[in-house]
Amino acid sequence: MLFDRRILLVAVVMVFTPVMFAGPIADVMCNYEEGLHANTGYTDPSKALSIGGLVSLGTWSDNPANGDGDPVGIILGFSTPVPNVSGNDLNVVGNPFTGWYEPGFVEVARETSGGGATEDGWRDETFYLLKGSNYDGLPNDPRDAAIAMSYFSQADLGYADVAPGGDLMNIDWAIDASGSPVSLVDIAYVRVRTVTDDSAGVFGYYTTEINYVEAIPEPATISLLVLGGVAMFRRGRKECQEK
Ligand SMILES: [Ca+2]
Ligand SMILES: [Ca+2]
Ligand SMILES: [Ca+2]
Repeated sequence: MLFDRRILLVAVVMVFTPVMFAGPIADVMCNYEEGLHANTGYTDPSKALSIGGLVSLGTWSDNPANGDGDPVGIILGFSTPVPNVSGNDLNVVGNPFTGWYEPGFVEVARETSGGGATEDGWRDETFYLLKGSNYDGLPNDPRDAAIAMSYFSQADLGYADVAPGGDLMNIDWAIDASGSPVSLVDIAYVRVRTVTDDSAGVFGYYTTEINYVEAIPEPATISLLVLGGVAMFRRGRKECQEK
């Protein structure tokens, strides 16, 4: 009976724990420009390629090294493109907790060569902003200038480092530079940049952290996993009964 119960436990855990359905995580380090006030000791971008590490992006700021006018941030790639499935496609995981969040705006790009991400493959691609749920109430687009934290709440969708456990994102939220929706069948690159350059008082500055970026498996894959769990449960029961 002990074996029987273990199988039941596995099946129950698989059904009720979303993390059991973890998809592939971004596995290509493409670019990192450390922003002002990034947290000391958390500026190794390779840490964002594995669960458990943290990369601090720093505040919305231009990189003094190149002064290109674009805010700093991180670009991570998926060596296998992430399909735009029905509903959410990405889980961007930071380190927020209830009452503390440091929003980063998220952009996505395809790899138009047809393959997955490569270290430099993003350079010839167009990035599209995943439109935040509060976008229409913002004083400007976060791609153009820093925005005060007072415009953001922990209930906003479409930003990284806001929801404890990870921020779920839908590729369907993509908009171009003029704000028009864009239809993307898949993406290979994810860029994250802090929305603000506000001070957080005694806590320093608001700077988005990234732990990892995960692709959410297609519903069909999840169904197969659940069916697999049920089959294991049934087989376990049968084996026990036969003994
Ligand atoms: Ca989708
Ligand atoms: Ca490319
Ligand atoms: Ca944080």
